[in-house]
Amino acid sequence: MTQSSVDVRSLDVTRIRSDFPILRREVRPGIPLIYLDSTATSQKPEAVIRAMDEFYRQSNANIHRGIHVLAEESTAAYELAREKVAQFIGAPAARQIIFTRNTTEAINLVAYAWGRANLTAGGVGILTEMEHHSNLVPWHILAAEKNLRLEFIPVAPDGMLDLDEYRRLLDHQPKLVSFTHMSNVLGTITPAAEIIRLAHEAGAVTLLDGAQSVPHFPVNVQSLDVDFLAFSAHKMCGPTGIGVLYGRKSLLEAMPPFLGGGDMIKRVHLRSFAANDLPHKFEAGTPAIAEAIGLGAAIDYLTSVGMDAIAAHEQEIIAYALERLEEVPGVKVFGPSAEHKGGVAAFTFPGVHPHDVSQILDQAGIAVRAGHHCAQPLHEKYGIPATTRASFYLYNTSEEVDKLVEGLYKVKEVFGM
Ligand code: C6P
Repeated sequence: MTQSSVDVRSLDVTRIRSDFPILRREVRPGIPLIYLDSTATSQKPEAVIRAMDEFYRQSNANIHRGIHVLAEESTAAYELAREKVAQFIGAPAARQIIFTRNTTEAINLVAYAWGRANLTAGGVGILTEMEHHSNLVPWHILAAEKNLRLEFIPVAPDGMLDLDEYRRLLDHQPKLVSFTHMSNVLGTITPAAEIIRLAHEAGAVTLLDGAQSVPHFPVNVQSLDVDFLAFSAHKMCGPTGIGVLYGRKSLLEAMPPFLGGGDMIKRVHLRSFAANDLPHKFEAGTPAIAEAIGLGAAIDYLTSVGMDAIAAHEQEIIAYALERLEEVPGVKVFGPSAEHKGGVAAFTFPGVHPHDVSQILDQAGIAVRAGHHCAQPLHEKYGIPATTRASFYLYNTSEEVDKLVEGLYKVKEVFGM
């Protein structure tokens, strides 16, 4: 494929880029920013920055407490954000949306509140080999505490999950199947609906790590029939400091609280307390109010662009990126072919450490991530300590892919390859 021959028509990327102030900056004089690290965190459009700024200028007050105008405005804005989240992921009711700090805390909430109450010694939990540490370590901690057994769906040579092996693992009668909707390293989009259906047939509760799916393509909890879904605002054009746990109502209602404190109670006595109703039961203390409002604005923004259009754009960009990266001698990209993955290309360059690749790219203003991307077991599987990862979102262009490839030729030049 020749340079920039992909014409991404589905989105008006020039207009979209103009919505993101940071994309206008130079990282050094004369070197514009080429941001290819949205899998780590996305950039924020003006609409999100403005919504948070306006909240602090106009309405700032604590929520669910005061009865003055500001407290009422703040409470209404916070609860409106919850409604927007519910609508965005097709949740039956807003009270099934729990605000957390991030995906990590949402998964920990399930491990501590549901897992502690429902998993018993000898019980089996199924995860996958491609999980982020956030969907491994909480279960390691619980497994040690409760004497549980963890099994892992293997990653097949094509970068997809081995579903035949999954079916065999289901014979162990797992109580939990917890897995990622999209790998943050391989980019693999997992067949979530099928994995969930099989898990339910085996009697297991399901948790979907949506950190990399909810920002990038339409996700509907009712059509997936998933029990829990976790994701982070900062990866979907929203602020840091706020994430979401969606849960099936019957499960959330039966779960004990996770953290204790203000707002999560109906009554407190010196020797007892009564937990609040959903969703407040799981939101102890003053929450991230401005951040929830920022997340609501991010959802409005993504919805106005269209999640289908965003997914189509990323599909075109990743297909182009894979073709262009293949041209660079020595580059090995991990994960499945473009049609099975989102906008993530993690690769190695033989003989060059990913940190050096990343540093040379940074000289050209190109921001990528190098390391194990909090998926160390997956890297161990491939026998490598680290990869360089370029990741794409709605504001990236095929010209930026060309710049990445130019940067990789520069790496070859620097290392005399
Ligand atoms: N991955 C990356 O660079 P938090 O940090 O809680 O917002 O998200 C955790 C998380 C969970 N699952 C997946 C699949 C993820 O990709 C992430 C975050 C970032 O790949 C930061 S390590």
